[in-house]
Amino acid sequence: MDEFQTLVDADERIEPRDAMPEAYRRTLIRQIAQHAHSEIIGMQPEGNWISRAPSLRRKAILMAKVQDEAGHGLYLYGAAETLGVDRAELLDLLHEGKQRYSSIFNYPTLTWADMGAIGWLVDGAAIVNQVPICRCSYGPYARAMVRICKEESFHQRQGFEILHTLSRGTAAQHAMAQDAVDRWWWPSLMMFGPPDDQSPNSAQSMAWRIKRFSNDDLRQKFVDMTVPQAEVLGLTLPDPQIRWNAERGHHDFGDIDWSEFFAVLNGNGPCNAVRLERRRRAHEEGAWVREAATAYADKHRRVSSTAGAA
Ligand code: BYC
Repeated sequence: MDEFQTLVDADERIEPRDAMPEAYRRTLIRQIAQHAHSEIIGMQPEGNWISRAPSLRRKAILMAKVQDEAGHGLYLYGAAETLGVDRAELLDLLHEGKQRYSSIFNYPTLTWADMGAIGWLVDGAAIVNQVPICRCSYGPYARAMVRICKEESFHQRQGFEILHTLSRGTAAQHAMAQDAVDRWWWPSLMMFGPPDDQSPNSAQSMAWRIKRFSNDDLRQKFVDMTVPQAEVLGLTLPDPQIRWNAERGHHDFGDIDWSEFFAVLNGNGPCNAVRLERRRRAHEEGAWVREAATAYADKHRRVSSTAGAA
């Protein structure tokens, strides 16, 4: 498949009907499915606050954001289906615990300020990770990512605005915002994946231009982007080792507790069981909707084929 690598090296887009190595196809299915699963599981921690949003305006914005995430899941499952897998099959793998979703969604949302911290930090990290995927070698994934990134950028700003308001509010509101940032900071850094020297998939995915930057490079970019924003917010990042390193032209930061990351990956995060259980239940309870939609589509097909025959 040297021909394939030559195409990739020339920045040509690979499209669904093009020849591709089986391992390239499998890697994309793994990553796109994990990404899609993250979007729909990611609806849960925020859905938790829709009924308790502090105003009608906040509620409407949060509902729109959670709906966007369902939409992102749809584009991504659609992109995965162009690789010859079925969406239902991917959902089964998620429900059986055989495919992953992002570690970040295994943490609880304890206060309203968590909606701000998720928007600012989690969506902020998502943007840093996903903007390069708009240039991914696989066409359908890259194109899905363009719209997703635009929407993520709106999500990030709404989170920033929630924290900005709380930070300038009462002492109790400021403390709530600080507490949320303290709890979401380290898990957000873990979203970028394990350190480069412990990332088994990175080298090949970078050679195939599925990934454009390494996990550590993107993590560094996120830290550099976030430090000045924290200053504007009047909030502190919970890492005393963060400081500008003029020689490197980047911020230094403290060590990440990778044992926590791997524990979450192995199913032992604070909310893994709850998230998966709720997802399975939503899937079972939604079975009648899928059946009705299939029956309706069948009816339409029958009607249009009869009309065509007449
Ligand atoms: N969480 O070799 P590595 C969102 C796994 S959605 C869980 O570096 P790779 C949002 C990895 O799968 C956020 N697992 O892997 C939604 C691999 O396991 P397997 C989702 C992780 O793929 C709603 C193993 O660790 N974004 O932002 O080269 C509301 C070794 O890792 C994680 C995406 O999915 C993790 N954090 O790189 C708000 C973006 N990290 O499969 C926000 C697309 C690693 O070998 N995905 N693992 O058993 C990617 O860019 C890449 O897949 C990753 C990992 C950078 C995440």
